Amino acid sequence: MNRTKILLVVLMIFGMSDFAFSQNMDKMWGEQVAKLKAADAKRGELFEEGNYAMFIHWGLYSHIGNLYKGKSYYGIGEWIMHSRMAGIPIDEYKAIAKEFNPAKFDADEIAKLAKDAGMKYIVITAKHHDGFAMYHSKVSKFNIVDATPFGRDPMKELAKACKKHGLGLGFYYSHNQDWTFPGGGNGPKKTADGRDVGFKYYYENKCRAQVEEITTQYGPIAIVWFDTPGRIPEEYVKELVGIVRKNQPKALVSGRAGYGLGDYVTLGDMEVPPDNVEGIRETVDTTNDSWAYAWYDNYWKTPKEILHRLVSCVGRGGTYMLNIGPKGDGTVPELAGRTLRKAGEWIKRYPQVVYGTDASPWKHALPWGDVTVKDSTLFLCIFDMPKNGELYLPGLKTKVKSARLLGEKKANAELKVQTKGGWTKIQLPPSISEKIVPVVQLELVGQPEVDPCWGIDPAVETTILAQFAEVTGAKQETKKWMEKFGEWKHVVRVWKWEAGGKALWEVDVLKPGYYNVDLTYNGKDRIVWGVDIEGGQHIQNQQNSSHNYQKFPIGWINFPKAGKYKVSVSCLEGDLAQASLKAIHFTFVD
Ligand code: H79
Repeated sequence: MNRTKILLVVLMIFGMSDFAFSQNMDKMWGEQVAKLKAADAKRGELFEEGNYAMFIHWGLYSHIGNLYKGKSYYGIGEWIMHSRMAGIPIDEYKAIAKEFNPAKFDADEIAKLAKDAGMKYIVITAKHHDGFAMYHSKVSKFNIVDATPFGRDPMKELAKACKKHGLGLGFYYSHNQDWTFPGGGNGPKKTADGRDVGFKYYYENKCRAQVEEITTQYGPIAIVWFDTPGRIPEEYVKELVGIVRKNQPKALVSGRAGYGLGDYVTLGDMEVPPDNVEGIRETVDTTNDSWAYAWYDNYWKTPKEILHRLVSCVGRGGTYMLNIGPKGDGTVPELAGRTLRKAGEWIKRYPQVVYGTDASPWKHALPWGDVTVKDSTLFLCIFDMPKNGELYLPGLKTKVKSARLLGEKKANAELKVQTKGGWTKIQLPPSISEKIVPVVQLELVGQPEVDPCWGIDPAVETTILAQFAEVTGAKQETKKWMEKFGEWKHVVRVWKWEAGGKALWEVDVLKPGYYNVDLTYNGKDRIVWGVDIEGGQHIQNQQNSSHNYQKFPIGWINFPKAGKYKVSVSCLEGDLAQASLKAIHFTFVD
């Protein structure tokens, strides 16, 4: 990450039907303003080198695992007591602690998993919104040592294991929300003896003291990960950040502390960004769908998907923190371990691709994959192998010194590079021993310079997001929605089309000929879409739509010569207000 550019403001534009909801969400997640002063750069070392971390959601809710009184609840497990999940009354929830006995918890095994996965630090829930402390707290008996038969302090064990394995340790702490302590955000408004209390009561009697505890009882910690600041008054956040600074001067504070008082930007939950932003930015994501353990949740990200998301985050200039949800017995779901370890084997083969690398000069993904950078070395990570083994780089202006396939024997590793009309072509060998994600190391004569135009690649399908379009006569807005409860998806879409409205991209076509055009969109009923090449062909077609984003073919379009074109999409008939375009795709036909 570029330490010289330290001030970052991300503007959020919100979707309309979900306007109020999205707005609430962003209030919950806190202002997206973050700064890391050059003088504080020391604290950023973790992110600079790290890029990849383990997040752990583990608590009383893990014992429930989204199965409560014989009924399954679908969504993020740590929210199980919420009225929109099982709606568990406070006393009933608290009583569950008596059954919580994670006797199989093995801190060393978890630290080893993080290490094998190639992760550099671990951030674990010290207290989530449910208010249950997963460490020995002296200010609240509602903690794992005092309230459960387990009686051990797992954070002590984890701190020791992290130290042993050379990993950083950080704590997640829900500073605003506390659903079981009087005065906590979204918590009870009265004390046990019936007194009306507000946030101050919770803050002074629990939150502040617990932040003191987690920053003093476990040795040096790398990060304090505050979440969902909501309506917490600024003075409290200032004080909490002050406590972290005092006790752990080297620790980072997450962007979700609120009021721009954190050290960096944390994107929305599960948000892998498509565009580069300067500054320090973190994506948090999970290996399956829920954060905390959910018994049914078996939709695991494959090792290749994990690597894709990791490389995308690093390639956009950010870091990636990937979550696991250990079970109520303390063990990590087997398939989470398996997929993380497999992805970790790849990282061990090519550590130079991930650690200490920086954003791609293209500022977005390329059709076949993504790029990370170290000085004048580019690492081209191939996620979709071009059919003919020809890897194209659009608009690279810096001269190439050499290209080499990593992990290959010398004879197969040296690659031929040609340049033509602004394109760089790298010929890959017919057989490559790396089976998950092959990497080409490209040495340039100097720092990479790139013409940011969109190349249309004939060897692999090219997707260009509506997020990158120049838009007139339509709205380009962020939409966030939940798939299952609490599982967020994000898209920048173009919708609310007016007559004559356009989403336009400048593209560079390497190979002239016919390309099949598909559009990914959602909307209502049938829609007529038009695709135009400025000064060239117009095609249009009617297709159905669904409420989910789905890809539909529009037809073949001709680019008569190689070179630059302006391509635009317009919505011609149907419910123009609802028609919501996410991406355009080009596939070479002949
Ligand atoms: O710890 C994980 C989540 O539990 C936590 N952040 C990650 C890392 C998180 N807490 N809150 N949120 C994420 C936002 C959730 C908002 C919602 Fe709702 C919960 C939307 C619907 C239910 C609160 C209640 C906002 C609207 C209604």
